[in-house]
Amino acid sequence: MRLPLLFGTTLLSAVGLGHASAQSPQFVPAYPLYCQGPLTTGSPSGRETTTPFIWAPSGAGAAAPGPGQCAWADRAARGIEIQSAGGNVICDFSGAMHSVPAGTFVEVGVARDPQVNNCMHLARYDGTVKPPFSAIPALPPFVRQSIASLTPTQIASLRHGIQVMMSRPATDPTSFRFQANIHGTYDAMTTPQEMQSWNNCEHGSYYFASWHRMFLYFFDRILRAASGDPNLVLPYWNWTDPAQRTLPLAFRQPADASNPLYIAPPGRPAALDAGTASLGAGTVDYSAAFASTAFDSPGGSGASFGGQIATPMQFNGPHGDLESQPHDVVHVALGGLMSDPDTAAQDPIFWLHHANIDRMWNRWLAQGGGRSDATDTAWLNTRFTFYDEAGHAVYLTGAEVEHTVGQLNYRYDDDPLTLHRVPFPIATRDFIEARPVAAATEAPAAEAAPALAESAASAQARPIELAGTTTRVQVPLTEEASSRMRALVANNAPRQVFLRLDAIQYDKSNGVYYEVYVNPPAGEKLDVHAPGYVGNLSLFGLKPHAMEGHAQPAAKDIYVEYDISHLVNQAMAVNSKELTVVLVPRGLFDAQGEPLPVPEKAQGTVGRVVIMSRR
Ligand SMILES: [Cu+2]
Repeated sequence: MRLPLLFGTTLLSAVGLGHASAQSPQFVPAYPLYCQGPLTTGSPSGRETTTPFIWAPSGAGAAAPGPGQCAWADRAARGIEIQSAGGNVICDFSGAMHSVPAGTFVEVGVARDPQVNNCMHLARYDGTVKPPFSAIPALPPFVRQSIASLTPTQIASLRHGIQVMMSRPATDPTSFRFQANIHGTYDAMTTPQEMQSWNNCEHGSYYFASWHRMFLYFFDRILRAASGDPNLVLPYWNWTDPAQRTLPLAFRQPADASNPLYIAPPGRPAALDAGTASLGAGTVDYSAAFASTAFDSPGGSGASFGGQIATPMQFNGPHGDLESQPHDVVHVALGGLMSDPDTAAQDPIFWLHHANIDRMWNRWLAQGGGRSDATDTAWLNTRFTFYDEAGHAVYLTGAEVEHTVGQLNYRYDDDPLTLHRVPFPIATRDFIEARPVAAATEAPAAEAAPALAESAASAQARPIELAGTTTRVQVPLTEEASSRMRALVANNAPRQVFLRLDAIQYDKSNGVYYEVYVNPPAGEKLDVHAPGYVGNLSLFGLKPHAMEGHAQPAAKDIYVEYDISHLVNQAMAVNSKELTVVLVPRGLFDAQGEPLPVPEKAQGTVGRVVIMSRR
């Protein structure tokens, strides 16, 4: 049975419940329902009652559950109920649900798959619980571990869960393919549910981090249920650790169909599967994102950790700091399925890459210094729909996913138990210290001012080709432009001068991204440690042109911007009359950290290079 996307009373009638009275509160299943407790066997079903619970006490403890908490009440079996052995879990979600009157408890998790230690199916009981009953805490949060620390048994469980999901038909929302297609797909959509649910990923706005957190959250639940292992938790791939920049072994070997984590070329580059190619230190660098203190920035500016304020949109630009670097760059560098948002989630490594991105959101917040999530009502309240392990449509909002432990019941293995201003273990510390860290009081970037300078903008100028060879673009500086730039950065303030790669066009990424430099000193080896290194350009989820069935902004220029304020003086010292912007193609790296060859073929163009300030 497939249910409508939004289910409240709709669900109740859809499953034929008998007691729904007009007065009963609307059950809004927006809150993640992870009440946990002793489990007994029962088949999933849905029933409700408005009869007050009056249960006998059992054991020690007599506290009623607080908002968001669960407790276990022991009682005799009642005929119409599912758990014939008696005993039940009650949760008070009144503090987290939109229209449940205070003092009303909502019991969930009555019908659960006994294999799975959580609420499989949303049956509900509304009523007043009369204590005392024995209160037991909800089980501790699920811990997302680094893939490097999983035991062989855990790997086997992960493989089994993925394999079970892969064995389900694409029409099943709990199948691996359906889940991947929620992100993006070229598959033909055959049902209204598919049309509604596929191609829904959020790129290029401040919804990027929250949408992907929700996406992973439900995937994790589906995976756990599919595996039959109540302890299976989605791991993460910690490529911030220099020792973990090759594709995790479990995803490479055995290199055959017995391993559902393995993807053969061309789904992945052969060298990645062979373990001879890895991500570069500059590919995974997240220092610019961590230096940002603002979560969001005004529409048109990606100069913030989380991205521009914009309406939900599958592909948009510019991208925020976390999204563009390291997220996009890692996607592109991995090549194959991962380099295209419409195929990326078909590679099982997608989910571990994104778990690491999700982990970095927590760590960014933990740095303090004024960092906090978005606070506007659109970000907090916009609902995004997914599917739970029972195949039911469920939705979450930004406000409901800000705290992974308190709201979603998971944490990362290296999260401090309380996430308070603990610095992220820094793999690339030299980058972080080299960059000015924005002041806590920094205002969001304002409207763009007219360009200070730009590359040849005449009608005859050819677009700059993004191919497999190094490209140099000259940007002449008038005397006025150079003195304005110097003045703008006189106080060492960040976010004063930006380099914009404008009017970008592409169809699809091909595993090549670009290191961007401005006036690198002659004779300097071009790598991310070189003076003049600006950042990376990757073509992922910006706006591939001419793609049907994807939510995209109306035709407008796609651009990427870099804060080059900290590089202005050095660039002027090299040449104050002209900025040379150098684009160096990169992909994967060898074991010595040397770049491996990249394909020659052009994948897109940049219309012009602009140097600008903000008003
Ligand atoms: Cu991604």
